[in-house]
Amino acid sequence: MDVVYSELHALQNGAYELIGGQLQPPVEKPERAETIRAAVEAAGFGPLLSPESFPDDTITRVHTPEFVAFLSTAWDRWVEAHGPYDALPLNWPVRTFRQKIPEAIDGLLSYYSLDAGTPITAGTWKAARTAVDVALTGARLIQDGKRHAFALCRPPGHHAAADLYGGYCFLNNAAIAAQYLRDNGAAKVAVLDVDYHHGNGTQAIFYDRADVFFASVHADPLQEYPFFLGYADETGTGAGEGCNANYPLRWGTGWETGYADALDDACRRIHGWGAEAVVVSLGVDTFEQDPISQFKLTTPDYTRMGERIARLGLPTLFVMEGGYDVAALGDNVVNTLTGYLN
Ligand code: Q9C
Ligand code: ZN
Repeated sequence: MDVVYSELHALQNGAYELIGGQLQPPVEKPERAETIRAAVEAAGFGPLLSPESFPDDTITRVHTPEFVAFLSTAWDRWVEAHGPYDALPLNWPVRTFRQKIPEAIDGLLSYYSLDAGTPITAGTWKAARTAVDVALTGARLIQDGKRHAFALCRPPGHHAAADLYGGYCFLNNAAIAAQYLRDNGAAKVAVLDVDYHHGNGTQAIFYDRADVFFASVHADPLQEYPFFLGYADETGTGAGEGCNANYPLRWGTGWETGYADALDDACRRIHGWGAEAVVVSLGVDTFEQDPISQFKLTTPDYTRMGERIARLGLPTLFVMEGGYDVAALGDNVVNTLTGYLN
């Protein structure tokens, strides 16, 4: 299986993250992508391809131009205001507030973000922009007739909506890839999101559309981030009614205790809908030892996950999302891809 990778991911390198009230080293760190790259190479996947450059209009098919302009200039504006420290928002336009776009950089960070756990640093734009090229290079391989590809994206993307960043995500790599497949020949594309967290950004981007089906298996938002989206009664709206399927599962869920059944039903829905290609938002933060998650999947379970995805019989683009136990990340990703291929 072709693997698309760029070392420029390492330009996203936050200094700290507030977890449980304590400033800690970020869990979303460069070592993640490096360990995955080493593992897929050691497992014989390849070739390892560098991304091609795609134009910005592939991004603005999914994100607003204002949001892209904000992201690409936020660091410089923040440094001008505060100095060279991670740019982080501290308040949000929640209930009772208006949704005006402020002038000051602090207000813009608040307007365009959904949390304070996603630092904008000197290299964030370059890293996020390159991750889009990684995903699109994978999409082009599928478009050119390959049955499968792995886009080793970092930073991840599925929490980013048309004009929102957060959850370690800036640009929605999987959504941009799905849109690219739509714009270049595929009439119906599915996104299957198996990251531990609900893919709120991807859902929001396609929520009113009948040409992209979104299915997500994730921790119950009553218990888990992002808390305010990802419930089972979110089924799409307007033309997109019936094209969104959420499978919220309780903390402690394992492969045999709910996960496999949910994944099977998500695949059944995608198949029944008539998808021509599938983009898999591949998070492996469902792992039992993941430092920020509460599911119980084991390393062998990822082989089973890959097998189930392969049974869809569709051209498949895997796009890397979350997964934070660096010691097991490589094995879990390799098992997913190996299970898919065998
Ligand atoms: N800093 C992905 O797996 N946790 N994102 C917030 C406060 C956010 C996970 C903790 C988890 C986001 C792509
Ligand atoms: Zn996640």
